[in-house]
Amino acid sequence: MKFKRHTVTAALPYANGPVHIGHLAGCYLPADIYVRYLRSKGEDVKFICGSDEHGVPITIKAKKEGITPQQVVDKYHKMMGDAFKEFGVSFDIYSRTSSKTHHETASAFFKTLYDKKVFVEEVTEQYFDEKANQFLADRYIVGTCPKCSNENAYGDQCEKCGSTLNATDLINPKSTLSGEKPVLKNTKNWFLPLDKMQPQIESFIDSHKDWKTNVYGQCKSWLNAGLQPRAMTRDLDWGVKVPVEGAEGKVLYVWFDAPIGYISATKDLTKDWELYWKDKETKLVHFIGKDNIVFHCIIFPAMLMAEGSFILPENVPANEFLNLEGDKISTSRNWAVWLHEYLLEFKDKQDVLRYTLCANAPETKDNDFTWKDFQAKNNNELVAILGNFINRTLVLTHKYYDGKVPVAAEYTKSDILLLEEISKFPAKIAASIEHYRFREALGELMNLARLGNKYLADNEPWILIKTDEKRVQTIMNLSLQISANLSVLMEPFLPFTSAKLGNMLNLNAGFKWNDATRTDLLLAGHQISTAALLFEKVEDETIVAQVQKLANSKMMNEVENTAIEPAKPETSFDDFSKMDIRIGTIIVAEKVPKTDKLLKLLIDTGIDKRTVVSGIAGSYKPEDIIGQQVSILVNLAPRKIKGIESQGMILMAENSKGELSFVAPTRADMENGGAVK
Ligand code: B3M
Ligand code: ZN
Repeated sequence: MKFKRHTVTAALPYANGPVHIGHLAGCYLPADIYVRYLRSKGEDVKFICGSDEHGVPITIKAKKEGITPQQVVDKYHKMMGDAFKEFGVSFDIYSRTSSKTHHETASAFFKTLYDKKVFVEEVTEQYFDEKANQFLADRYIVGTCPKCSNENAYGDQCEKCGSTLNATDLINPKSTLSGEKPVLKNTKNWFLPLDKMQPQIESFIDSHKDWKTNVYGQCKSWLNAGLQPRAMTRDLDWGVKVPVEGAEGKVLYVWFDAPIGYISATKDLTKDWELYWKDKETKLVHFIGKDNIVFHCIIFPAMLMAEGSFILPENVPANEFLNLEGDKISTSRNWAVWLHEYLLEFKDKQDVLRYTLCANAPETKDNDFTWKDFQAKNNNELVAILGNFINRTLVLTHKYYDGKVPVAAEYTKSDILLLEEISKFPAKIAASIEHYRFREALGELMNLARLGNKYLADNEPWILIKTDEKRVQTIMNLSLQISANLSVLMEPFLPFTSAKLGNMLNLNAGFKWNDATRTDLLLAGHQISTAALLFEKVEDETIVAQVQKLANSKMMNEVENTAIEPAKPETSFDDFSKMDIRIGTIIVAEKVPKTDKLLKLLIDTGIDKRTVVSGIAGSYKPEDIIGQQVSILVNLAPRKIKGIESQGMILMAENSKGELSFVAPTRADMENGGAVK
């Protein structure tokens, strides 16, 4: 069935932190490529996104930063919107779920289902934090996942195995607000009876066996496990108010309101929004990351079915996760490449990141981003293949023909074969894009550049120019046509480079996807503009600096996460003064036989010379500490350790790794027997 128009959505990112490369590779970049391609095909398409500004992730962040939830979402909504724009993600609208339109739309949607008696109203026991005096839902509660035993599963989802959970499913639940074990308390909520809707949902999923295997497979496993009713309201105060009587102090579940955000954003975009959501000839496609599959493939479609007037998604091409230098990307551990920082540090190099992320997209399995690979992709592919071909073509055109496209005199057999091959590229690349295989599509695009390079290398116009000037005209004409086609076909992937190349070729901006089947986009005599390099080499220093930056953030993180023991209860000065601590010097040191940790030390305390047994062998070798000054508690009651009488204790400092250090004077003229006070 041919569709008349397209609604393409990209997951609404939580407005609780900046965008990183994992978000881009997971959903925004593939969505943008897809949409740009559709536009180039002349399709009617609306590309919808916005910030997800409700839910516990926002309120948790606000609490952590000591600001209001509204301040959190204002800050990140702007930051994310700006970064997406600069990166060339071409949303038709980037909206937000705190908007008036959204509150009204989500509220009305709930009311419709309520009036249709879709919901099951039920008083159930929910977890409550007595210390924080609030109900705990979703990310306010963590515990052990009953399915995979991950100890950090959230109240609504386990990020490790992907299961959707109810907070009451968790084993050993703990409040993330107070760390306390929550109690159960009665509260009324409205449930979407997914159990009753299972047959409908099942037939919907079964009609989409064409979905990516990871997506279809996840859906089937939920269905096989049997769907459970799911609460669509929460006892929280941040969110869309539940618009029915008896629901004071309750808001819509964030996963109820957020997908409706796609609809409200479309309303903000066009008065024809209903065409994009209700007309059967509209193709609805949701781009998401794999942790959002159940919400987009089961829960949101169930809501849409229950409402009755909406279309359902045709496809939900979810990607897997992107890792960074072998480690899971994490906002809280600052293990990420942040888009806003990349844009500052790599000015005008959006396409290099777009290229690397697309070439490495985690389409069928988790994948890894490394800076080394980023450099290699830039230097060995963008510079050496694509940039090189364009540069040679343009420079020679200027050199031989003052930048005027030469006439193609006569085609050889191999030229004719080449022409045929060139004209097949648009369909080949299109087929990959339409099957959401963006890596493959990009690979094909690069094959066209490779073809051009090979054509130049095989024909060597720079040698032929001395003997067969006519032949060179044809070679250069054909190379220029390939360049023009590349400019059109690269637009979805590398929009900035496409525009740059288009300008250099002085190419009519009206050429679109299907024009690239032709091989006459540049007419003989057409004047091209000055040539400039499309890509620059990325030097080793640049990569080293980025790797170092990550290493720093890892270190900072370790420092921050070191658990520092809380202070002991208060003591008095009198009690402290009872400790007689002196400066002493180690004069003999030896291992205590048959122990790992103990050294027997002879210490000159200034008062006397005495033996002390000390557990420092893990940190110091006996021969290294002769002459070392120490602080020693001299009035500690003697005690026997391994049969040796220990007459005092030396003071040691300990770091987070359990390594010890003497606590010793920093001046050289502190005599033995001097008081430490
Ligand atoms: N904000 C989850 C996420 O960012 C969520 C997506 C909503 S899409 C309607 O992973
Ligand atoms: Zn799990």
